[in-house]
Amino acid sequence: MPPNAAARSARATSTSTARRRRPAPDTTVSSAEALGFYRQMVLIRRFEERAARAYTEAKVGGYCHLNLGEEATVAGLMASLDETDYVYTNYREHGYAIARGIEPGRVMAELYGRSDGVSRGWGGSMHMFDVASRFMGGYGIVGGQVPLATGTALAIDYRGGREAVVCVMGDGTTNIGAFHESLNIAALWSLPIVYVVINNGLGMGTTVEQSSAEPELHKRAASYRMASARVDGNDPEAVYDAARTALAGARSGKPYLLETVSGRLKGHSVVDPATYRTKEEAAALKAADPVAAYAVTLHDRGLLTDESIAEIDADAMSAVARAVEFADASPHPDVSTLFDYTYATPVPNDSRRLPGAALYPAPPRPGAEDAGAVRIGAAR
Ligand SMILES: Cc1ncc(C[n+]2csc(CCOP(=O)(O)OP(=O)(O)O)c2C)c(N)n1
Ligand SMILES: [Mg+2]
Repeated sequence: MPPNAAARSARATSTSTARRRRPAPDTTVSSAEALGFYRQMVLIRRFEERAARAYTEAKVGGYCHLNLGEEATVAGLMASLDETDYVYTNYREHGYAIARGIEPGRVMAELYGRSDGVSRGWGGSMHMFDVASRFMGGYGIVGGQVPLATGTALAIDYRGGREAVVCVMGDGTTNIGAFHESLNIAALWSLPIVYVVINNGLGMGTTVEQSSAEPELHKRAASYRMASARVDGNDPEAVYDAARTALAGARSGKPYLLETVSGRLKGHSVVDPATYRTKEEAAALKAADPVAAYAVTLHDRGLLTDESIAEIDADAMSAVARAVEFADASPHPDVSTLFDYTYATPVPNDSRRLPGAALYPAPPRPGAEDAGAVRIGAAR
């Protein structure tokens, strides 16, 4: 349901008390920032819906995981960062890239595997990387980003910088060994890092309660004497305030674990019909939709009208249409560049050959005369 329609229907069914204009809550967020959050949430929602469609049109290859239902967390969290901070995410990353200021067209072009994409078309949906905005990716291995982010925090500390690292991961990632190793070393060495656990209730089809002996995931920080908090991930202002507190701690050498609780509106990836979810669970998720809920909140606060809600939605739709046009017009990368970005510096090794080229000379055939052939197991 579009946010304006959702706002209307929510108001139609609300009580007269709820319809009364509510004062701004106890938050550091200004009216302009609140509207900025809403705009960004709508843009991410429309982008992700369009990405799902592009996948069914076979424009997008490989895997594709969406931030649908996590828009409030993405907007609040990303607004709390300084430009010089570093961001690591898992494979569910499109919204973070957009919120970091990367043009939606470049994000869509990466999904399309085109040369104007964030990773020049070689990364795809899960592997975006942009040094200019310190967006460090995009990792398909669950937890793969966690030690790398911790290492980045160590580098900052070693050089005496004031930047911080934000390392985003899912709830399921807190059961990966590298999560615990990383938190332990970050606490021991007072590293400037905030670990953010996006608790969407599921790791693929497995619930948090089924997979985590302590389902209140922020409590895991206690094992490392690390500060932590759990916050409503459907409320961008609560996420923003909590993330600012966490980042202030991290910058003063106190790493932090922030858990945000929200829902994943669709399947794990675009090809997952989420049949493990009951109708009631799906309906509850829809009722808590953070985009529609925030539209109602800002409307009640007098910051949005039905007209401005429709305008913001139209703006987001045209930004996404432009992104699709940009992606469609971008050329496919040339196959000769396939290995160009595998290493940071040029490495003249055999694996840089094109697919299909043999790495080593063919072994001699039995009985063939070949004095120079290497015999495996030959005496040295
Ligand atoms: C090391 C590793 N194990 C398993 C997988 C397969 N896998 C991909 S996503 C996923 C679930 C992760 O869930 P969570 O951390 O909660 O992130 P979410 O997808 O909910 O954002 C799994 C098990 C993988 N990619 N890497
Ligand atoms: Mg999850």
